[in-house]
Amino acid sequence: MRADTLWTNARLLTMTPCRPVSAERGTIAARDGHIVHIGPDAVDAARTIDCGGRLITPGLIDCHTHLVHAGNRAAEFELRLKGASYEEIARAGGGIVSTMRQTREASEAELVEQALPRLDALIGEGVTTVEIKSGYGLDPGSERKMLRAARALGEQRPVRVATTFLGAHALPPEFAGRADAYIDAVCDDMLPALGGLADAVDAFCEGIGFSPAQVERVFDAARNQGLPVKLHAEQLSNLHGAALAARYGALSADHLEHLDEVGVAAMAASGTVATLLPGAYYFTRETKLPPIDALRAAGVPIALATDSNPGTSPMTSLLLVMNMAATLFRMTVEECLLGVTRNAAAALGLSGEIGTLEIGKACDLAIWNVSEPAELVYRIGFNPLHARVFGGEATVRQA
Ligand code: DI6
Ligand code: FE
Repeated sequence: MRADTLWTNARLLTMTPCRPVSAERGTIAARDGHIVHIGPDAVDAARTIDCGGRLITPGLIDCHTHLVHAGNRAAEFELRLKGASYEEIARAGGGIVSTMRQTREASEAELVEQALPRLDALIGEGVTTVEIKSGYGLDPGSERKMLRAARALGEQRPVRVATTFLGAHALPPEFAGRADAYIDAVCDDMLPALGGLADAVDAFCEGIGFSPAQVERVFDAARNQGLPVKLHAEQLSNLHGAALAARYGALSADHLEHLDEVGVAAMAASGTVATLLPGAYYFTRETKLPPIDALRAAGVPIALATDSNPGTSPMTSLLLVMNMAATLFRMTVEECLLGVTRNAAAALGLSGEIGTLEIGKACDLAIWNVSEPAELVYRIGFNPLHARVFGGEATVRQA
C-alpha cells in the first residue's frame, strides 16, 4: 500500500502507554488522513517530508474552552485588581451574566469573527482539536447560536471541534430566584432541541452555579438524549460534584481544586478524567491546589486545558498551561504532555481517534523545533512550533 505522505528523519513522541515521552527516531506515514505506518523504516509514499530530526508529538488537544463568547471582561479584571472577588462580582450581576448579555446581542457571524483570533492562537501552537462550550446564551436560541458558531469555526479552520452544551452555566436574570424553573427549561426545552449541535453536556456545580440535585436533573436529561456528560466541579467549594459526575460515568470532572479523597476514589472507579485548569487557578489567585498526589496515587488520568473564557482564564496558550501545571501544580513533564494529548482525548471520549501516534488514528501532528520534550513545558511565552498537520495535511505555522 502506498501512503499519501511520509515524514522521515523525525523523533516521535507517541504518547502511548508503554513509552509516552521517550522520543524514538523514525518515520510516520498517512493515508486518507489517518496514520498507516509508524516505525524505524520508511514506506512507499507519494510525498516525503524530511523533518530534519525534529520532534513530533500528537497534535495538541484543548479539551475545555469557552472560546465562543462576545466581548471581554477587562473592566471586571480591573475591579478584581482593586480587591473585589470573582464571587462578589458574579453576585452583583457581573461575571458570566455580563458576557451573556453581549453574547445574546451578537449574531452567529459576529461570534465566529470574535472567536477566530483566539482559535488561531491555539492552532498556531499546534492544537488540532478543541472543545468549545455554550453557556453564555442561557436561552434556547442563544445557546444554539453559540453551538452553531462553534461548529462553523471547525469548518473555517483545519481543526476538529468538539462541542459541549453548558446551558446550566449560570442563572439568566429572567429566571432570578427560580433556578429550578430554569433547570426545567434546560432539560425540557433546550436539551431536546439541540438536534446534533452538541457532542456532550456540562454544568457548573457550585454555590454561584447549580446544586448537585439540579445537576442530576440535567444529567438525566442528557442521558435521555444519549449524550455523555462532564462537570465543572469543586472549583470554589466542595459540593461533591465529582462523585456525582462519576456516578453518571462522566467523561471528565474539571477544575477540582476542592476535590476530596472520596471524590478521587469515585473518579478512579468510573474512569472519569480529572481536567485541571491552571490558567483559572492562576488568574483567580486560587491558593488551594487540586489534590494531585491523591489523583496520581489513585491512577486517575489527568488532562490539562486552557478553560479559555473571559472571566477566569482569558488565555489561549496550551504551552503556557503546561508550564503553569508544572510550576504551580508540580506536575512532571510527562504528565503535562499526557494532559494535552492522550488524557485530553479521553476527556472528550475521543481516545479511539486522537491523542497518540498510533496506526489507525487521525494523522494530527505537531512538529517542534526543540531538542527535548521538556523544552515544550519549560519555556514561557515562546512558540517552538515548526509545522502542524491536521488529518494528514500540513498546515504552515500561523502567526
Ligand atoms: N467556571 C469557570 O471558571 C468559568 N465557568 C465556570 O463555570 C468562568 C466563566 C466566566 O466567568 O465567564
Ligand atoms: Fe470552564
